[in-house]
Amino acid sequence: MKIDVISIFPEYLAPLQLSLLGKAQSAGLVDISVHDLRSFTHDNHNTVDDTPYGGGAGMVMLPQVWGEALDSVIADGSEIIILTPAGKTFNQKMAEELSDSSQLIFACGRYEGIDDRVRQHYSHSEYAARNIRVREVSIGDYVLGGGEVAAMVMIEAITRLIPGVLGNPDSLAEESHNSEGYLEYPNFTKPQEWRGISVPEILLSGNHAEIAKWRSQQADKRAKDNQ
Ligand code: JDH
Repeated sequence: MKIDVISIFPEYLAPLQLSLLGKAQSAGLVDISVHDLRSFTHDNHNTVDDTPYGGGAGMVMLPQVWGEALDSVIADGSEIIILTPAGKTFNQKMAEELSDSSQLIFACGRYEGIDDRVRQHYSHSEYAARNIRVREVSIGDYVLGGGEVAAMVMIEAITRLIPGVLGNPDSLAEESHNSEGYLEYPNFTKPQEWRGISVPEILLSGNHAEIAKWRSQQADKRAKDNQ
């Protein structure tokens, strides 16, 4: 999977080259490139924003600059992901869909976001005919300063679903058991007693059917308490 991230703060995305993802990259499973949006400007001040038509607070990112940046990375089959607080909320199902893509392009805006004509342009049937799709995505109901952290969250959730990227294939098989994608029971490891708190006896019993039943009950209780 090729991943291109476009931002005016490319250094903010440095963690994408680290550890787990770094290993997946050297194994050739994912290939992540970060692009500086300002390198697609042509004026002396490297301008990326201007005032909004219709008035209002803040600045809006220029469509010409985003168009040049996106044109430099786009290919047949690209998924263009525009991060925005107004997008469809990212979830595990969307992560699974996107983990099948050949290329993900993350457009990380700042200020009030990107001129909407960028979304409109790449949503045109000429792009759809090349299997190029645009999605507006939010990672949750809170306001961030820009799309960079949201892109990193999505990249971690998506790439760990690519076979061979996650170190431990058993934990992915276990996730697929549950309809939501996970069984959220409490976990315990050594020592058997810590600060006066003992590990539940059932987990030491070796009775796998009873352990599965107890974990399922605990997961249900947790799901209810979290509502
Ligand atoms: C991309 C710029 C900052 C801040 C306007 C929106 C009132 C618009 N889950 C998520 N939260 N935030 C983002 C995100 C934020 C971004 C950009 C993603 C680009 N910004 C920005 C405030 C506004 N504001 C909230 N309304 C209630 C008006 C942009 C995000 C993701 N993914």
